[in-house]
Amino acid sequence: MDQRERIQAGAERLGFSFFGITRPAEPAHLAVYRDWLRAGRHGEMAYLAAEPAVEKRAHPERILPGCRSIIVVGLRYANPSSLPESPRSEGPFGRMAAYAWGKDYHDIIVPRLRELAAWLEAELGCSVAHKAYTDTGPILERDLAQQAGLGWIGKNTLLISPDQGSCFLLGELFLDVDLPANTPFEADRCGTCTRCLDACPTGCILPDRTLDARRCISYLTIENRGDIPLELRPLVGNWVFGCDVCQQVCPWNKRFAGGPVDPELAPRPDVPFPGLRRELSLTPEQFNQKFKGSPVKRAKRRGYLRNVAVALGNAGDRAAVPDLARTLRHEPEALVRRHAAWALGQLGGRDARHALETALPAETDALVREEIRRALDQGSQAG
Ligand code: B12
Ligand code: SF4
Ligand code: SF4
Repeated sequence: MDQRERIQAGAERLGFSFFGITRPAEPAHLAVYRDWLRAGRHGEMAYLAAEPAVEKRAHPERILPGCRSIIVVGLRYANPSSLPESPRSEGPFGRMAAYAWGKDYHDIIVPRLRELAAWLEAELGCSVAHKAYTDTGPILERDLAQQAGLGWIGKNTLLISPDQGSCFLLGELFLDVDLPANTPFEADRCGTCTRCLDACPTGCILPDRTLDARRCISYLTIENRGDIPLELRPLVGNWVFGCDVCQQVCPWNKRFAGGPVDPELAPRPDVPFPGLRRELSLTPEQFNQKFKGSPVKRAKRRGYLRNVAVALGNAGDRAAVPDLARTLRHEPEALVRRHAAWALGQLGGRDARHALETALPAETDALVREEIRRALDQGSQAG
């Protein structure tokens, strides 16, 4: 075994399904990133535009003084195409992005990369300065992965491996030692396919292999802290945390559906298809208990329940009216009450109207009152 094969075997023992090595250099597509920021497509993710962080993205060697090599690893999560389209249980259900079905990947990848560094020190017989990242630092991770030979950047903007599809998370280990670098992956295997562009519910994928994050369901349901814009709510469908549509339709993922998944990322019960009526009643304690150690914590209870309310409004099942009415009357978070009012307006009917009318005089928040009035108007227009 040569040195690269030994490191690869070390990475595989730690559960990484693939790995590559590159050198720190200015990212090949930095200009794309700058243009994307200039157009404001990052929405409220201000950390992406902060100047010191943009500078670091341009100079990966500044992440670790003396950096000579970067190991890029991939950790597979469940392929969403491997599950049926709906659960067997009754009632309206939500959809959760597959990367979030198990444990939070930050808590898996960074400790394993540190173990890889310790293993490497033993292998090389010297101490090695290192820094481990996964989605935690000012790095263009996909650009690095493409440079490390792991795959190409698809039209859906995801890094796609020709052997594994795109259902994996990336991690990087910056090192101050020279390791044999891989050849960048130069081919574009998307060809004439446009399935992801055609299927994206909000049409947010742009022709230059970027997307308008402000319209992406993943952004709207995870990163966005405020209201989901009115015109986008119907397009969110039943996604309550993230979105996998542009990966589910990709032929490269269909090909690798059913492949091995890291056990820590395997689906927890009820997570892939949460029952929406029950989710809407989660107390803060129940939310914390259910999503302990899960990426869903990032949306916080109020963001998650906002998403659940929108999904119920889109589900068209009036059996949820009493649940939404209860939320509108008793939920302390105004953000959630606003989206519950919208959902009642979407469902329509006598009971939904009654719930909105009785909640209005008791409501103290001006924005919730506005949302209730809009929902009532919508009901009258619909007859
Ligand atoms: C911000 C962010 C988001 C935003 C914006 C996404 C976007 N496409 O820009 C939102 C919240 C919408 C998002 C959603 C998701 N994300 Co995200 N996200 C990030 C984050 C933190 C930064 C990405 C970024 O800088 N975007 C700005 C754009 C301009 O940069 P870029 O996407 O890296 O694109 C580069 C290439 O496109 C390149 N480029 C452009 N044209 C060309 C042409 C060629 C030929 C080449 C080679 C390159 C190239 O230039 C760009 C700049 O270098 C990264 C982690 C990281 N630090 O990199 C994770 C990351 C990209 N996300 C990840 C995941 C898993 C997701 C979701 C699948 C989660 C989900 N299921 O809901 C979705 C997928 C949505 C999608 N289609 O991309 C993974 C992707 C793994 C993979 N296989 O690609 C990452 C790498 C996190 C990780 N550590 O694993 N995400
Ligand atoms: S994650 Fe969903 S909304 Fe975002 S680009 Fe993909 S299909 Fe479109
Ligand atoms: S769906 Fe087609 S165009 Fe989109 S990323 Fe996959 S192969 Fe490329």
